[in-house]
Amino acid sequence: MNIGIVCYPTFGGSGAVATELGIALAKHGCKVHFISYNLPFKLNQFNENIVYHEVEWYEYPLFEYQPYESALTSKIVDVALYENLDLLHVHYAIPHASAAYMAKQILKSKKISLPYITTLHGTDITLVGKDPSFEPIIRFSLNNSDAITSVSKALKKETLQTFKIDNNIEVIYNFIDFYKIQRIRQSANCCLSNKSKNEKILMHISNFRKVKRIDDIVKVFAAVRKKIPSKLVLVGDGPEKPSIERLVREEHLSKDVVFTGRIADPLEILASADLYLLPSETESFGLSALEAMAMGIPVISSNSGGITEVNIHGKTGFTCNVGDVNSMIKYSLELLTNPKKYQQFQHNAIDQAKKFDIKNILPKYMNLYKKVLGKR
Ligand code: GMT
Repeated sequence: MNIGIVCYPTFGGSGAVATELGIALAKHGCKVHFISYNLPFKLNQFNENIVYHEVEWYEYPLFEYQPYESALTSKIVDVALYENLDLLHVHYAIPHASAAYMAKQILKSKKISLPYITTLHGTDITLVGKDPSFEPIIRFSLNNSDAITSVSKALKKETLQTFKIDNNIEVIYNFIDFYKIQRIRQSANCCLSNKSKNEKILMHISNFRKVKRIDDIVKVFAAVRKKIPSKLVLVGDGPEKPSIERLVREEHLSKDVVFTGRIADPLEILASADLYLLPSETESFGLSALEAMAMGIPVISSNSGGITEVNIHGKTGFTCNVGDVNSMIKYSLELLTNPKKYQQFQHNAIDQAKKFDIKNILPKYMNLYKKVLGKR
């Protein structure tokens, strides 16, 4: 199968999932063509079945904003024609689904068929997609997709509530390479050389956007640290970083908070955590929480969106209402001060994470591809 994958190359869940899927498909014998404006950050290995096609920019003084969607559409047409794509799989609806639709129409005029599948990841529906400036085009390009998938049941429900979608949406959960994560967990050293033996590490990984509510994490940490010797490791970077740095200073926590900056593959650092925090305003899935669970790290998260399909309250961690910092503090202390309970949660987290192993998820995408190609 010759598959085109369109995704964002930047740090973020949708690009990471799209790239890992492409790599898995390539190992499975498919030829995979990534189409993006930069090399996807996880695409850092050679595989003869993977080709990267860069969307070209045309600089012109008239363009205050680069017409990316047009450039992307042209690139899809070009790749489809010269690489004989069987199908196109776009990750994150905006503007990838509408570019795919347009490319499909152009190819149709040349008597070439290019079905496209749209995978919804989260903010393309829950935040950005709800904006009136995007709503009509999202609805149209979803209704014209040959198949739609969403990464959780909650995201499917929210998509159906927000847009009038006539198409079926198939839930295909995000995945991890469970055994690779286990191997990393066993061989990794602690990321903090100055950590004393009885100190606990709380951790969070993200692209530091408002939706992640990192200020809640700092508040939880400030309270936990009063009772238990601990450190907070914040991995990533993004628009909220300066304000979080200020908050950490104001709370006199600088000595115990580490900002690592952006790290393309944070799994080795993650292995050092005792507790993973994800208090997001909205989270369609929470891939980083799943990665933590695969390492046996319990998760304290919000209960918004699809996180509750990953992190099971009272079993693999705890889920709290958005902004309910007091409950997050209570549950963090409950786990960190009770070794027996903590160990039970560790086992539960690993068992739950195993269900999301790539071996269980890849066949779902392969079956969907076959179904879409069969309909042609
Ligand atoms: O929000 C992010 O961190 C990035 C965003 C994306 O689309 O790049 O992540 C979304 O997709 C991930 C992969 O499917 C999910 O694990 C995240 O939960 C989701 N983020 C939100 O819904 C806020």
